[in-house]
Amino acid sequence: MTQTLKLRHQPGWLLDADATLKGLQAEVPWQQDSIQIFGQRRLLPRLTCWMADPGFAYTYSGEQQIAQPWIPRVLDLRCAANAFAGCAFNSVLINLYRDGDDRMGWHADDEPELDPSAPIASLSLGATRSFRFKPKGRGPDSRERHCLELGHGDLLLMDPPTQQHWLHELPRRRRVSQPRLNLTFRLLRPS
Ligand SMILES: O=C(O)CCC(=O)C(=O)O
Repeated sequence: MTQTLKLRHQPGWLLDADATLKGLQAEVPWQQDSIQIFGQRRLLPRLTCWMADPGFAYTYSGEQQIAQPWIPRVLDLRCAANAFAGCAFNSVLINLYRDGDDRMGWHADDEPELDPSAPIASLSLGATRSFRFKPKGRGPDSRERHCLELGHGDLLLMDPPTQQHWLHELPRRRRVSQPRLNLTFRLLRPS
């Protein structure tokens, strides 16, 4: 099973991580989305922003997302991620976890709009948080677990076919009081 989990973790990949974190916190137009669970609207436990090239649509957490225009700081990061990953990413989902109570549950980045042959490039800034993987299926390896600690300036590439076989999550960590920001650069197929 582990042969389908294709990860490349580059600790300290971004050199000006401090300035980037501060700049993004101030410049990104953050919003707090909500989702419908058992007939009730619940706020997501994080702030988000989705940026994409014109003409691309994306639905996640059950909601169609409205793309925000790219801002220069994120375009610079996209350029560096493109060069490193060998991919021309056309969208990014940015998450701000205000403290260790903010989190993201088990899921895979396998929506039909995403190009399954492209990697996902995930840049972390701020507080170090655990990032966990478990297999999607119920087969003999279903109890397998993997965990990375993603720190300030780290880049994680999730190469195909990771999203087809594995779920990932960013669990709650109550002892973490500092914010963490994460950008996942993605390649969407034209709609
Ligand atoms: O915050 C992270 O490291 C992961 C974010 C994530 O799983 C996602 O955007 O799909």
